[in-house]
Formats: sequence, structure tokens, C-alpha cells
Amino acid sequence: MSVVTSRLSVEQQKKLLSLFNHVRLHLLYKASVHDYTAEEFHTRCDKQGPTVIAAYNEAGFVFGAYTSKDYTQSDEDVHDNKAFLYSITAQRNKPLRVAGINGQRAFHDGDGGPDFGALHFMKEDKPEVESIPGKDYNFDVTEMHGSDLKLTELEVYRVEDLGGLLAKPWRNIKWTSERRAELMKSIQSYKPDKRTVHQARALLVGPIGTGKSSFFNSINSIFRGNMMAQAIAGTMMKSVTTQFRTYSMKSGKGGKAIPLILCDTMGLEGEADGGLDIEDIVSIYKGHVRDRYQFSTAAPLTEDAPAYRKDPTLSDKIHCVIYVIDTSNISLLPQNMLDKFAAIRKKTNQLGIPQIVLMTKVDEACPLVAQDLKNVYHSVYIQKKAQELSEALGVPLSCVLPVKNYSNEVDLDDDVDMLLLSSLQHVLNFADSFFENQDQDDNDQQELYRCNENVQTVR
Ligand SMILES: Nc1nc2c(ncn2[C@@H]2O[C@H](COP(=O)(O)OP(=O)(O)O)[C@@H](O)[C@H]2O)c(=O)[nH]1
Ligand SMILES: [Mg+2]
Repeated sequence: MSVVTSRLSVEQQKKLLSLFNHVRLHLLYKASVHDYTAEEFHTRCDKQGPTVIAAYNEAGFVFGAYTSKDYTQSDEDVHDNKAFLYSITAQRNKPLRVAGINGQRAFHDGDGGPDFGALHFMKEDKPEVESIPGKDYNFDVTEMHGSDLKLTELEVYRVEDLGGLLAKPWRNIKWTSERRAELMKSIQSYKPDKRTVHQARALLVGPIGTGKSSFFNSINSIFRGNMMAQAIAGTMMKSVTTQFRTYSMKSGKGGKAIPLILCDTMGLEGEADGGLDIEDIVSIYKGHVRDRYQFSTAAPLTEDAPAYRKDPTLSDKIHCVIYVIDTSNISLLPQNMLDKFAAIRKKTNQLGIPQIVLMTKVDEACPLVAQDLKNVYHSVYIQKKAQELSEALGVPLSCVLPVKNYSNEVDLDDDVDMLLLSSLQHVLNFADSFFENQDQDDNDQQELYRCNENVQTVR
């Protein structure tokens, strides 16, 4: 499966975005890939909220229609005072914007191609537009599409409201180099709350391509002081990581090890028989899986396999789980993936392992954050996504941490480091709660033992 990409040039996208207030466009449908059929259009675009159509012709026009209402195939006329038609050409600096005729419908919600009266796209599944100015909208045909009605492409985007910036951040973070140094020091000098354990161990779990390997590479880079790429990160649709890897990090080249081991796994897939298996996750949690174990989607690790550690110690166990989710995909997480997360969370809770959620790629999700990472806790969109994620996975909002990994940068950046280091500090705090829970369990065990002993003495 290849990634479907937008045909809009940077210039065209800029002009299209200028018609809206702080929005992000998400490509839902592309006729050259999904076919010029109303059926394909409706499969991908029905019930998606506000959408905009971008039709392309050989004369060089990008033109289309925006509606804030859903397509539902109700066969009714839909009124929408926010709807408009538009046209973009290289010759015009500003897009042409055409509001509907007062009192007229915005579009007819049928089961054919999108029908905005004056512009009816893909009528009878043809790569064409029927143009009847005066029907619900008024315009000049040369201005709208240069009278060229044959389409070279037709795309539909969901229009996501970014909501601008909050005056007050929803979480406080000090963006100073002193705070960065403080966090580095605190992490480097961390000591697990258990004499027998020298390093906390955290497991990265999440779908393919969400940035698990990049998170380790980013943290490693911060402590090494230069960009590192030890874990293979990639853009493939299938998991680039197929081995269980446990990674230690050092302060500077040849320096002291950081008291945290990050464990990287194969990606999760929604299908029951794809990606990382829940039984394998539990084996990892309990410390049975050795470094470099090659995951198999055919069967989980068994006790007689060489990679199976029979007598794991507390050091070998997982002390904190880090779920990794791509911010832009939160609302697109399929039900089978959410079900898998629920099953994993249940097991993780049963074993008393604390969990945090990393919301990665915040730079790709919100242009305001791409402009300045310090906007991350001011961005209404990121806040909304964090709440959505917290609800979808059933974790408290306080455990959801937005981050940006290093992806193609050459140099380290203090702001990027700040978010990554703060998330790491959380992981260590949570690992401590795991050790405290263990103490509690030990006490309970001892209590139980004492009770049993008493019972025996009485007898
Ligand atoms: N812009 C951006 N790209 C990222 C970020 N994290 C990861 N990537 C990119 O996403 C792709 C997949 O990352 P990878 O770490 O291999 O994902 P994994 O499958 O979860 O291990 C790579 O091309 C990374 O460079 C991020 O925070 N921002
Ligand atoms: Mg990976």
C-alpha cells in the first residue's frame, strides 16, 4: 500500500488555506488513485464533517466547493451558510470565492458525485464537471474554470479546525537551557528505588511508523550530544523493526550509561494475526524475552525457545510502558487497533505496570507547532488531540505527553530536547511507582506468609 499524496503545489495549498481560518487539510479521496466513481467518493468522504473539493483541469485551474456539512446520501437538499465555491489560478494572487445565492441550497446530498448545483462533479462517474452558473451559485465560467470541464484530478480534503493558540498554556513547561540542564542531570543521576536494579526498563508499544525507533534515537542523540541513528527508523508501511531490541544510552561517547533501558518492538497492527502479539508483549513485560529476539507473526515465543529467559529478575522486567501514537492519526485509529490497545492495557494494569502515552509528530499535526515548538501547549488543536487520545485509550490526560522526535535534523535543538527530556522524567517517576508497588506486593506476600505461619503455629 503506497501513501496517497496531495496534488496541490505549495503555492496552491497556501491560496486554498487563505480561504479558511487556521485549518489543516487531510486528504480523504483522490480520483486518480481511488477511481472516478461516486461510490468511492462516498465510501471515503461521507460523514467526515467539513470538507473541500479540489478539482484540477488542463487549463491550470484548481476549483471546487467547501461545505461545513456532512455528505450522507440522504437524497435531500442541504442548506449551509458557510458553503462556498472557489477557484485558484497562477494568474490570480487571491482565490475567487463565490458564496451561494441567498436562500438556495448548498448542495444536493444524493448518492452521485458531489452536486453543488452550478458545479456538479463526476456526474455519472465521468472525470468531468457539469457547470450551470446561476443554479444555486453565480459566477463567470472563464473565471471559475476557464470553461475547461474535463478533470485531470479530483481530490477531497477534510478541513480540520486548528482553533488557533490559547493565551495560557494547558500545561506549564519552562523552555530554558537551565531547565534542560536540570532535567539531564536529574535523569543521569536517577537511581531506581530498588537495590538490586540499576536501570529502569521501559517498553515502547505502538502502531508502525509512529516514531518508536525515532524516540530512542532522539533520546540517545541528546545524551550523546550529537545526532545518532542506532535504531533503524523508516517510512515503510510494514514494520522496519522486527526484532526485540533493548537499548542502553551513554552520556557522551564512551561515557557512563544512563540509568534507563528503552526496549523497542515491532509495530502493533489491528488484525489479530498481524504485528506484535499480545502474548509476546506479556512475555516481554515479565522479562522472558532476550535482546535481539526475532518476532514471528506466526506464533508467540514459547518457553523452550533459546530466546526465552526462564528465570527473569526484577531488572529484566518492564517497569513502565510507553504507548506511542502519531498525533495526526488519533482520530483515524481503527476500531480493531483500539480493541488491541484495550486488551494490552488490561494486561498491563493486571501486572501493575504504569503507562504513559507519547503523542509524536506534533510538528506534522499542527502548523503552529511546526513554526515554533513552544506553541505545543498553546495549540488548541494539540490540546484537543491529547483529550481525544486520553479518552480513546482510557488513560488520564496527565499521562499524555506530546513530543517531537528528531527526524531529519542535523543539529540538536533545545526546544525539541525539552519535550523529550520531560517525557523521560515522567517515565522514570512512573518506574519508581512500579518499584513502590513491588514493595507493597512484597509486604503483602510477607504478611500472607506471616499469617500462614501463625495458622501453622496455632495448629
Ligand atoms: N516530523 C516528524 N517525523 C517523525 C517524528 N517521529 C518519527 N518521525 C518519522 O516517522 C517515520 C517513522 O518513524 P519510526 O521511528 O521508524 O517509527 P516506528 O515504526 O514506530 O519505529 C520516520 O521517517 C521518522 O523520521 C516526529 O516527531 N516528527
Ligand atoms: Mg521501529
